[in-house]
Amino acid sequence: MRIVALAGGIGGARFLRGLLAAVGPQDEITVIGNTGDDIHLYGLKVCPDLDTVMYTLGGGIHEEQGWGRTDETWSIKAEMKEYGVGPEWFGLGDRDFATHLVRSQMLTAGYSLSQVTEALCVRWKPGVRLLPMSDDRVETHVRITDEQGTRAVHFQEYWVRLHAEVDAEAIVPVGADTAKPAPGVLEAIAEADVILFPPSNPVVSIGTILAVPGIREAVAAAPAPVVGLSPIIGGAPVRGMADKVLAAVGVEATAEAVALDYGPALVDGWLVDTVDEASVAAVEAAGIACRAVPLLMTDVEATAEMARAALALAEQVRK
Ligand code: FO1
Repeated sequence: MRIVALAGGIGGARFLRGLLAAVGPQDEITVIGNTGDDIHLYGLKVCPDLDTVMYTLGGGIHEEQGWGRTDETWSIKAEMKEYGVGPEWFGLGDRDFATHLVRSQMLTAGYSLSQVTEALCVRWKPGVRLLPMSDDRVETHVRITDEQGTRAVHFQEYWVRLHAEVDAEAIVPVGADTAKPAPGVLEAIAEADVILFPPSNPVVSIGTILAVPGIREAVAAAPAPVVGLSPIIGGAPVRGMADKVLAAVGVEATAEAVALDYGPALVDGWLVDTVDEASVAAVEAAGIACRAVPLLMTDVEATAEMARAALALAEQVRK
C-alpha cells in the first residue's frame, strides 16, 4: 500500500513513528513535510519540521523535548552569546548545527531542498520517503500587535520567543502563493492508496502545505481516501498552541470545527478522541465519516493503534 502523509513537526513525527509500527515492510510511506517553519539563522537554513521527522524516525531525536538532537551540547550557542550574537531564544545545539551546515553547504552548491533532504536521510534512514512540500522558500509570518505596534514576526519568534501569548491576528505563509510543489509531491498524492493528515497543526503545518498551489487541489482530486486525525482533544491542543493560530483563522479549537474547516471536499474520514464522541454526529452530518478512538500518543503502540484506526476508516470510506 502507498501511504502519503502530510506532516508538521513533533505531532506529525510521533504519529509517523506509530504508522511505521502499524504497517508492513511492503507498504511505502511518503511524507510531505511542512517547510513554512523554516528559518535562516547565521547564514544557515534550518528546517525544524523536516529535521524533527528525520531525527524522530531515525532515532536521533531528543525524546522529552520532541525537537533537536539527543545528547546535545551547546558550545556554539555559548560562543555566539560571547560575541553578543543572537537570537538567544532559539536553541540550536552543536549536533543539530551539523545538519544545518550540511544542508546549507549543499544548497549553496546548487542542490535543491528535496535533493538535500534525500541526502540527509541517507544517514538517518527514516523508513519513509521524506519530501519537502516545496523547494521554494516559504516562511510563515504572524501578524501581532504589542507595545511595539502592529508588525509581522517570523513563526518561530511567535512560537518560541513569544510562546504564542500575544493574539495572532493573521497567519501568512509568505512565498506560498508562488511556490511550486517539490518534485514527486503531486505524483505521490495522485498515486497514493491512502492519504493521511496526522494530528499536526491544521493552520501552520497542514494548512501551510495545502497553501502551496496545486497541493490542496491534488489532495481533493486524489482517488485515494483522505483521513485526518484531530489534533484537538476535549477543546485543547494535544501539545503545542494550535488554539492560538486557529483563532487567527476564525476556527474554534474543537475536533469538530477543525474537521469542518478542512471540509468534506478535502477529507473523507476524521478521527476524534473518545472524549469528543459527542461531535461524531455533527462531523458525519457534514459529510465526513467520523469515529471516536483514543488519540493520545502516549507511546508507540498507542500511536500505532491510532494509525490502524485511520487506515481502517480509509478502507470504509474508499470511493
Ligand atoms: N522549540 C522551542 O520551543 N524552543 C527552541 O529553542 C527550539 C529550537 C529548535 C531548533 C531546531 C529545531 O529543529 C526545532 C526547534 N524548536 C524549538 C521546535 C520548533 O520551534 C517548533 O516546535 C516547530 O517549528 C513547530 O512544528
